Amino acid sequence: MRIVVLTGAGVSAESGVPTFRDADGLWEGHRVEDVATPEAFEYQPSVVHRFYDARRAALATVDPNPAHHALARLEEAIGDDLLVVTQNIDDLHERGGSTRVVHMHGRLRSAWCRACDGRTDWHDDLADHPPCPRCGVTELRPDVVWFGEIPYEMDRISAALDRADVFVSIGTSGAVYPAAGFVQYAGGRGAHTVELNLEPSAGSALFAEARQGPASVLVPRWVS
Ligand code: BJW
Repeated sequence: MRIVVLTGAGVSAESGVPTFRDADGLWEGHRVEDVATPEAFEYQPSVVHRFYDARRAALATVDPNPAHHALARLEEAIGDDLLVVTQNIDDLHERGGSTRVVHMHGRLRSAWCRACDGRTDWHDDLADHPPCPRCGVTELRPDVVWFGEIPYEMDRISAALDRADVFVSIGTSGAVYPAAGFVQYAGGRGAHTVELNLEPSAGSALFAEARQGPASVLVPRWVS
């Protein structure tokens, strides 16, 4: 049985990583448009860098939770028949033991050079935002996908959704496309669709099955 799991911020919430759309509509005090667009980076690079620097530093203080570990156990059991597609830029799936992970919105610990298209591991030593170590031409930017940009590895994701028998969405609000459309895409091709979320998401009614509760409880229960 081939399974595609889509994860969002809710899967990392119990590790202590804040979700994006809190009750006040702000994301750690920022409007999303002020920090997650190419325009924001063009006009206020220092604000955007500070935002990602803080999140990168916070990543060192958190650990995977039982939901991440449960997905790693599922991979151990079914191997290549599982693909985890995460919208998260943290590395908690990998640290939890998963290896088949697509980061469709990029990775916090990677830097991208727009001039040479090179990638560089982003650790604390890049905190001063030096020019690209490969070409020296331009300032590195966070290797993440902002609004208006095309998410990574869409061909691989589409191919996996085409073949999926089961599509499971975990801890995502269903507010952001194209991820929010995966349920209809996979369901339309015959996959059984399941949502595991703290509360019904914007697209809950599109799933064949929806369960509400914390991911740390629901995911291990669903996997076993
Ligand atoms: C728990 C829990 C617990 C809490 N247990 N659950 C109009 C219509 C349709 C589309 C558009 C439109 N206007 C513009 C668009 C396109 C736009 C878009 O979707 N805009 C919307 C606002 C409508 N999308 C784009 O621009 C995308 N690109 C694109 O479409 O390109 C065209 C194209 C696509 C494909 C092929 C070819 C061309 C790019 C989107 C990039 C999003 N980037 C961000 C930032 C990434 C970097 C970073 O992290 O800083 O991605 S924004 C932010 O939202 C981040 C997240 O990955 C993403 C989704 O958030 P998520 O994960 O769902 O988090 P929350 O906080 O919203 O929800 C958490 C959920 O967890 C909640 O439901 C809680 O209840 C739950 N929860 N605790 C279980 N313990």
